[in-house]
Amino acid sequence: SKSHLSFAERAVNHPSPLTRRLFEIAEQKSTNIVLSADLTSTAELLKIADDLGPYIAVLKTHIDIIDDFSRKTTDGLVELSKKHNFLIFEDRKFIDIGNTVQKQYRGGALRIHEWAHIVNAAVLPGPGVIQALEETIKTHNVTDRGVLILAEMTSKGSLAVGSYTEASVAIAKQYPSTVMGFVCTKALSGLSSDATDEEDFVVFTTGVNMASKGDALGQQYQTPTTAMAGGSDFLIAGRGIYANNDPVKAAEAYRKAGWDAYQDRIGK
Ligand code: 5IU
Repeated sequence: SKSHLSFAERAVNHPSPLTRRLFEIAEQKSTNIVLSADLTSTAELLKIADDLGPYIAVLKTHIDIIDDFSRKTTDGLVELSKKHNFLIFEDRKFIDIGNTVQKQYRGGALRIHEWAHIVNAAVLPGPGVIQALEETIKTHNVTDRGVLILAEMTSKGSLAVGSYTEASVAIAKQYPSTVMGFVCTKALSGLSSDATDEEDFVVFTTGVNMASKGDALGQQYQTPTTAMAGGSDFLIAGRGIYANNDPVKAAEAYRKAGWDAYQDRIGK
């Protein structure tokens, strides 16, 4: 694993242009926070993205929960991603045969590939799901698109463990130009021991909250500090930030906690 290196050092020879850009954004803005903006109206989503944009490296969306979705929703997100220099990550969790996934990624009402820099997928269907996304990315000749593999989940009783998680890592290695890394709770084994020089997957950890241990529907939280100690690179936080009485203050607190832990880890 390269987690002892700084994002700037990891960016230098990284094979993925999008991962390089992610690392550069993190360094420029001193943040490794991914805001999970699970708001349900266009106005609320765009307001939180504008207010919190300066504190985050990535904005994570669930675009299918927006009740008044239109092109204005995604045009607004793209504009704010440029204004505040963050990437957009649609948490779509693709999980179907490749042919269907291509249609879901390219078209429909949501046209996800047009506006989301990052999407994620589960490898339950096998490697075809990643192949399908890679094909779409290549045929559209988009150099700023990437995929995260959902290798673990934070919810109680998750079945994404053990050999399933190991298979996620093995499939990631087959698609190094498309797969940026993983959504998981900690650094994954199977990477550090036999990692080659060009292999440097990014770890996104969800289920991060500074005040709560979980929710009534099985969510389980860790803090920014424990997540970073476990080998995370980017911290995904939702309600801990946007549902706070003062979301700007909360975003700054999460940013500082995440960045302090990152600096500790790289020995700065
Ligand atoms: N999310 C998880 N756990 C996971 C995965 C994704 O919570 O294992 I993969 C999503 C769900 C939600 C966000 O959009 O991350 C967490 O939001 P809260 O911080 O509000 O719990």
